[in-house]
Amino acid sequence: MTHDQGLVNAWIGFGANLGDPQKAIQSALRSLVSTSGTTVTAVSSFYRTAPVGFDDQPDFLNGVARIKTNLDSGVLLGRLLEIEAEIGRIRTSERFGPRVIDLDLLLFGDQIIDSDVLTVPHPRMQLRRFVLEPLAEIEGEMVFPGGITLSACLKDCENQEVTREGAIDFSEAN
Ligand code: PH2
Ligand code: MG
Ligand code: MG
Repeated sequence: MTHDQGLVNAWIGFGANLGDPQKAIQSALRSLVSTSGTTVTAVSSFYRTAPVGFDDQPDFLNGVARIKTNLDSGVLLGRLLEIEAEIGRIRTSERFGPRVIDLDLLLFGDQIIDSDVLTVPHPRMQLRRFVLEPLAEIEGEMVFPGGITLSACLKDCENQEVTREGAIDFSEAN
């Protein structure tokens, strides 16, 4: 288990392709930093990525952060939805369409969660280079709950377009 004194490592995926994606992701990271019981322990670069699932929309900016938190997974999910709303996301029924910000709970320690509101590991992360590439940048190799490795997943989605854009600066002054 990854628990020590009730603290769990969790990984959050960031994505945006409407408005000012860079600003939205920086703002989301600052909100995570200011979340009680939570510290941000690693942040990937920004990646410019071709849309997956629904082609006719702008390219995305994506990234991944590792946090250490004492929040329960449900409370953390609630906080992510709250940050999305603060940044101006209005949820529509369109599942893979454009958005000002998307925060996905990718992994929560080594837990497997399958509730009405939350599925962890994120059900599509192992198929998406826009998640795996930034994750590999901060973690190197990783074994996901269930036993499949990050590198094996990456190999299967090498054809998806992903370009590293540079560091995410989420300092207060930015
Ligand atoms: N998010 C989606 C659907 N498709 N494509 C890219 N490149 N990046 C995303 O973050 C993304 C997507 C639904 O959450
Ligand atoms: Mg998503
Ligand atoms: Mg989402």
